[in-house]
Amino acid sequence: MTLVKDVLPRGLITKGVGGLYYILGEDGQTVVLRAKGKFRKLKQTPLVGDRVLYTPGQGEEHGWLEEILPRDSVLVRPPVANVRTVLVVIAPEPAPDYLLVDLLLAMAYEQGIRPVLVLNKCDLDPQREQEPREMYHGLDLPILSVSAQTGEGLQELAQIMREGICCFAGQSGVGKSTLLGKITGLQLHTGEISRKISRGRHTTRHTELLIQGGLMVLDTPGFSLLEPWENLEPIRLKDFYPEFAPYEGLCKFAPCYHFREPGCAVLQAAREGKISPKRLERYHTLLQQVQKAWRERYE
Ligand SMILES: Nc1nc2c(ncn2[C@@H]2O[C@H](COP(=O)(O)OP(=O)(O)O)[C@@H](O)[C@H]2O)c(=O)[nH]1
Ligand SMILES: [Mg+2]
Ligand SMILES: [Zn+2]
Repeated sequence: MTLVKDVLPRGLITKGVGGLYYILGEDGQTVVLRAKGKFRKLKQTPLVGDRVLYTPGQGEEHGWLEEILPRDSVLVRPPVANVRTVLVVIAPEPAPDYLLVDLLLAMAYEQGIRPVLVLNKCDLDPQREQEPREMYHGLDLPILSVSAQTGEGLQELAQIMREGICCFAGQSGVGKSTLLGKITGLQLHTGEISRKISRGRHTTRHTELLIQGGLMVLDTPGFSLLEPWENLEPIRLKDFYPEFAPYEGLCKFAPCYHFREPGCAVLQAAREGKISPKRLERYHTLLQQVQKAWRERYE
């Protein structure tokens, strides 16, 4: 038996604007679709990055988005599906906000997304590697020094980006747009330009998936602010700190938040320098934020 689903063409949502979805079909053509009413009933929102089945339109008419295929990952702000790699960017200036880095890493681990730490502007301070390398040892986290200005490390970065959908994340001013522009060879919104634009009328930007030269990269201004992590059960936060894993189950209390509990193996490991005390301290800050958001979730 052949199901209708098996004969529908497949595609990838690259953009969604005003209820219309732009799809790159497997045949390499871009088509414009509208979502069927059933998605609203199911409270399912098609996202950029979604793999879908669709019915092509006839002539000038838009087609129909019929089915969203199962997602590998979902990020909320901005809403995107199926990101495989998140490139968390820091730079000597502005000074790194490691709390934001830790939050982005934890969110990536929670979704099974592979994070990579990108140290940009290495032309300004080539010594910068040491601090993050110490802080993030014990994590499966590639660390890459690059300079969007001199081009150093960009080949390696592009290589890492070849697998699946990628996005840049990190605080404003670290060079995400410049890197994206250099890597894709496109002229996109760097600091100077977007400042100009923000005074004009093009203040809102849509998330778009750029597909070019074997790369799939999200062009998004998001993933840059430290916002509370909503709807995460506080006890789960520790699970997204891979360096805690060897000590799980060794604490006196179970479950243990690794906060102030006596006989906590993670706190002990930090005292012995086996876990970065700074990472642990920031984990406590995030834990308190997550606990607060959790308490207030129905308000
Ligand atoms: N020295 C140096 N400056 C850079 C580098 N990459 C970006 N910048 C500058 O950093 C500023 C912010 O870059 P932008 O791409 O807008 O950052 P974003 O806010 O993360 O998207 C701009 O003035 C860039 O020219 C780099 O590798 N070295
Ligand atoms: Mg930018
Ligand atoms: Zn503990």
